Amino acid sequence: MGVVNVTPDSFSDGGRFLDHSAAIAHAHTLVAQGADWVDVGGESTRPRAEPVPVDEELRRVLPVIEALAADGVAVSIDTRKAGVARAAVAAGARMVNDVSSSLAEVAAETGVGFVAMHMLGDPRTMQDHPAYDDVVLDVRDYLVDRAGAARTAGVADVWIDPGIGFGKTLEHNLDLLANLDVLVATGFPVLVATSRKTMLGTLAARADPGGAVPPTAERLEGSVATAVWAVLLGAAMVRAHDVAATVQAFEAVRYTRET
Ligand code: PMM
Repeated sequence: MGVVNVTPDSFSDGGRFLDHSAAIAHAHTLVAQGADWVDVGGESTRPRAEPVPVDEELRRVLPVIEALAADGVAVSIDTRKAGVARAAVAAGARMVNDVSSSLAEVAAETGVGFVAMHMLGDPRTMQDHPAYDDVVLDVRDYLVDRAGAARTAGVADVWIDPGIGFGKTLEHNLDLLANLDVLVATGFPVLVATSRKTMLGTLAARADPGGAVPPTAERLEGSVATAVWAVLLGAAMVRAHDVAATVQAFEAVRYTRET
């Protein structure tokens, strides 16, 4: 799943694809590089991000979704708003990627797929001292509950996602990645998104002699390594900004595995 953020402020690519034609062209590049899905979002969910009004979110994403759907691209809409999800599906989106896990009814009504992602609280507060009894089991139980509710509501294609970085410390994120098989064992297909995230900046700084944290666009190695890790543990899809490098790494591992 390739990422196209039509936002001024997403943490990794904010401002690059605010222009519709740039966003559409970038999405086509991601598909040519091997993305099966393009995830279009119009509201940043980075820590402490302010909510975007519905009209503005629609203005950002709808023309992009319409153009991509007309070209046969499988588009997911990354939103927390029912109105945006509905309009996005009417414009051709085929999956609701909902970081708040609250839009299963919309996916059911409109007959599209649904991603239930785990987030603690909301983006404005989620990184303020996140705490769990057992992060792996807490996240698993939450996701099974949300994904089960989506199935019951009538969604056929339901995914679960641990929500790396959404109300989690570095240790929480690592624990979830290390124990991804626990989520895989639920039977729901697992989506994982580590691409360019803060945890990778922190780990890269540990490996850097000067302790420098690389900027988001320079976290390719960690992004690809954790994507490969996730797939080896059974994830069915990863959400990535750098699709070409990720696909190349998958191919190398796939051929190694099949030999
Ligand atoms: N992360 C971001 C946005 N959307 N959706 C899912 N399903 N899982 C994620 O981890 C996730 C997401 C934040 O990253 P971005 O700024 O690169 O979009």
